[in-house]
Amino acid sequence: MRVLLLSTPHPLEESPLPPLSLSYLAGVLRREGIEVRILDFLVTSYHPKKLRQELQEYRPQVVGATCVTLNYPIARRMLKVCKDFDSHITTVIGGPHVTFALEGTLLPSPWIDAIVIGEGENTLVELAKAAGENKDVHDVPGIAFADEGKVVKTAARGLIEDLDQLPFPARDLLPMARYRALDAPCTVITSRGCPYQCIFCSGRRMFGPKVRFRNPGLVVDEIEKLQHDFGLKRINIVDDTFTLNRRHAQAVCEEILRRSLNIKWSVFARVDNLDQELAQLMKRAGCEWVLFGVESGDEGILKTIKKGITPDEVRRGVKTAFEAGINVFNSFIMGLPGENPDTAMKSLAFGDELYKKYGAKYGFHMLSPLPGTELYEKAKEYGIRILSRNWARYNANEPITETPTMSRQMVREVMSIYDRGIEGAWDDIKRRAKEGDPECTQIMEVKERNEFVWTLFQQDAIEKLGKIPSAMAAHPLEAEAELVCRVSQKLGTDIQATRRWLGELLANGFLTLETTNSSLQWQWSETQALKQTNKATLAMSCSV
Ligand code: B12
Ligand code: SF4
Repeated sequence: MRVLLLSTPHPLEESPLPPLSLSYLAGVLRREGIEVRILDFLVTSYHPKKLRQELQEYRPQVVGATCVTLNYPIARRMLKVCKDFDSHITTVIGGPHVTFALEGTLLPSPWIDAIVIGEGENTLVELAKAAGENKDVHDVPGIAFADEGKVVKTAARGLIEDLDQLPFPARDLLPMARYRALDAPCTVITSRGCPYQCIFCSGRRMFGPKVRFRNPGLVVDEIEKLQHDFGLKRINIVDDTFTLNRRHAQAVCEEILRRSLNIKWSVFARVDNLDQELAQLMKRAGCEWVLFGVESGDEGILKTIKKGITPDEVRRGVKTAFEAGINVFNSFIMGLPGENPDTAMKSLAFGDELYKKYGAKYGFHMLSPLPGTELYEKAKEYGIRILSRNWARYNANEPITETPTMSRQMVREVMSIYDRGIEGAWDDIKRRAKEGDPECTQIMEVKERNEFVWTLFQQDAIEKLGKIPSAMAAHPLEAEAELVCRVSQKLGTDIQATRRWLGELLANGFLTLETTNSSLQWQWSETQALKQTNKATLAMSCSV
């Protein structure tokens, strides 16, 4: 039995991170002896031809795609490519969008055989086994499928009680070198579930209100393994709210400290469950950033959305993190129920106040009413007019809703004030970088380098330009020089910068060189090759 898992592309602005969903799913499949591959389109360009090539070569019997709302339309099309390629392939899809959009997914997409509802590990294993034994996959609990124009749900599947029974995510099947080239942190989860009831969030409905915690020792084993296997120095703990259970958060931090791990990390947390002592402990254990969902500066709106916090609690939480030396990012949503120009300006002013007082950065998303949320289900009751049903526009970067007191145009106007502030801040950083300010220079360099790496991915530049005939380059150094010229010409990037950026990728072992009789071929390293190539490439690029 061969299973192919697909991650669906989304833009660089959405900060691609190694997908935990697919690596957990691949981990359990592999443990059951099922052959599995991940084709990760988050960090390589997507083209149906590429997908067909993979299908041709790997010949999977089951293909599974993951997506959120904004990239669901692409995931749907990818599965059509698979079904058209071979109608015997069982096509499945999962994740927080389709779980709550059964009819809308299955009825117009007859090429999708099943939706895996909610937590997917056990369901996918059973489904793959059934498909392998030519049994009817429609008997597997936890799925939905279409039958004669109707959606059928099989028996409900319970949540995994003991998360410690899950193997570590199979990140070795992900193109980790590419994520590392983007300097992305690795995602780790220490608990699943959230007891709060925020009306705009589907996270809690995916994993339920009862929080299931992993053993802190195993969590830290996993972090150590990431350091060992991939040389990772930064992770992103993606629990819905890491600080929810003080004892658990404390135990994870203490274990990191006990093993003296040199790891920097960020977390999502709530302002109302971070106290001084915990914040200090987190800081000592390497926590650099905490992201708070503040959502609004208006107390009435915070009540309506059932966030369960007040602006004063936000001030206290942000101050606590600041005093512990942890950087804060406050996330706001514009266009929530009850929004009007005054509340919108209040949110802007609140973000600004916390920035000025505590250096807390902040950002705005525009409301996307996501399937599965109370806000989506009761949009009318909450006074939300949904203006678009095109899921690709549910990217939170454009207004697709209105309230009776805040039109789409008004949302745009308020957001343009925020955008101008951001542009001004960038102009300031650019100016200071030009004047030689080291911190600003570094910020600009990271930004430009990441955009360069992203363009390499998007244009498949290494794949297309990396084959250098031996006649042109007898030595790896010549092959490197040739690659620099080709990339700089193709991407229109400055030759010096290209040399430096590509040099860094080589030095870190993200790019490797394979020699055949007739050519030298640059390629993105497979994760396994990462450590072995490190030394050789470092020496090579240092002498350039
Ligand atoms: C970490 C995180 C991110 C990270 C990294 C995402 C990544 N690539 O891993 C960052 C910060 C980049 C991010 C960005 C965004 N995120 Co986000 N994110 C999360 C968060 C907190 C955890 C996700 C996670 O790793 N969970 C752990 C894994 C194990 O769970 P999972 O992904 O759900 O996968 C399980 C099941 O869904 C299922 N499954 C999933 N896929 C598949 C596929 C198959 C074949 C099968 C069988 C099963 C299956 O099985 C998996 C294992 O149990 C969730 C909240 C949550 N509680 O899930 C929000 C969440 C997923 N994000 C959300 C959103 C909206 C976004 C953004 C669109 C933000 C925005 N601009 O508004 C972007 C989109 C980026 C993208 N396309 O992924 C929403 C998605 C809801 C929706 N319907 O779209 C969530 C649910 C939070 C919310 N607001 O309600 N996010
Ligand atoms: S927004 Fe955060 S606190 Fe609120 S329900 Fe979602 S995960 Fe829980």
